[in-house]
Amino acid sequence: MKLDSVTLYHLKMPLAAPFATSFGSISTRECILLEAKAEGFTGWGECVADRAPGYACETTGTAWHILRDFLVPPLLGPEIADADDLQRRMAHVKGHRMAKAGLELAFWDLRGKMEGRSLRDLLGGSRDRVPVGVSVGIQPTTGDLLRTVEDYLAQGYGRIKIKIKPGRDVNDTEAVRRAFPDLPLQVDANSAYTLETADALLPLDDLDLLLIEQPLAEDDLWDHRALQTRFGTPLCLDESILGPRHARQAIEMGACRIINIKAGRVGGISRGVAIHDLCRERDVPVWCGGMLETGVGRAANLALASLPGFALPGDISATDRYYPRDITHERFTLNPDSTITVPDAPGLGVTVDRAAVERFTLAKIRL
Ligand code: NPQ
Ligand code: MG
Repeated sequence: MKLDSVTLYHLKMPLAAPFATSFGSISTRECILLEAKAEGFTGWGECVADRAPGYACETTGTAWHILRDFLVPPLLGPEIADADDLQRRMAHVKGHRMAKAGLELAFWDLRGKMEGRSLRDLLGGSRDRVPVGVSVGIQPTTGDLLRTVEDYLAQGYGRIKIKIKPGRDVNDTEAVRRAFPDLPLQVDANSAYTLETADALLPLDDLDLLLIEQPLAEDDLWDHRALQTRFGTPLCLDESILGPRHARQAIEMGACRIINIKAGRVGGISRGVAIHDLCRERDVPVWCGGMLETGVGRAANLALASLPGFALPGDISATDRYYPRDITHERFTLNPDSTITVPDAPGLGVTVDRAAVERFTLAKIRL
């Protein structure tokens, strides 16, 4: 296909509730929405970089700059054969994976609409509903945490992830485990520990957790290997896995036993599929992470998570967990069996609510 134009929208959307992690708390989510036009079709993508570089080094500001000044201009005009071809044409930019992933997503939506096929179908997904869980931010008190978890369980979520940080780790996790002995439970530290301070987490090993996510820094693959030898519970890497090569090396050195796949973090859905394939060959379970996506990115996560190697529930929650008002007309709801149904209309299978986009737009540029 040949791209005719790409429009960027810098959005700022109110969250249903503040979301706190070891790196900070937010009550509004920023992102970049991409609208790509080709041969009379319109495709949408989402770049998951946030306002601040707390989770990763990219921000809405860096992504805007890289998309506008480096990624988009050379892609307007030439024939783009497929996602791999698109990646090769973006390889002149080092890093900036979230920016690239946003563009790749718009490409997939266009391709699906042109061929009349859903993204799930294009990727080879094998399920029409995917198991999901909810990621619970750090709450003001342990009591608040217990009430919040109970509320999500009442809504039907069958797996809970709680965010932890130094001082709010073992006690919080023990309290949840005591209140809900059989609950599939996991924790995520978002890099808040070092190899030295992570010994504070050793009691977690007795709490029957599904996994412990990203205790150490993004660039600490080797120290994660050392830490994994101290735990019976599988470590899962999120921030550290920036592409298929990191995934292979982490598995080979024993830095983790499970991998969280986020298309944005690894530079695009095609890279996420490549990690999925590599992990499947080696019997390493993967699951789909979440970045508080809008309906656009959420639809993409559901399609990705429908691949057969996604063995654990994804951080893909219902729309109302995140946004009182979303930018898609479709709102995703939780099925009674803690699954969400994968869209089956062409492309991402969602339609964008232009009035909502307008309401949340801080800046817009047509390229
Ligand atoms: C994770 N997501 O698995 C991320 C962390 C996260 C659902 O836990 C703005 C920017 C908000 C980045 C919220 C979940 C974010 C963010 C959470 C990253 O580590
Ligand atoms: Mg994480």
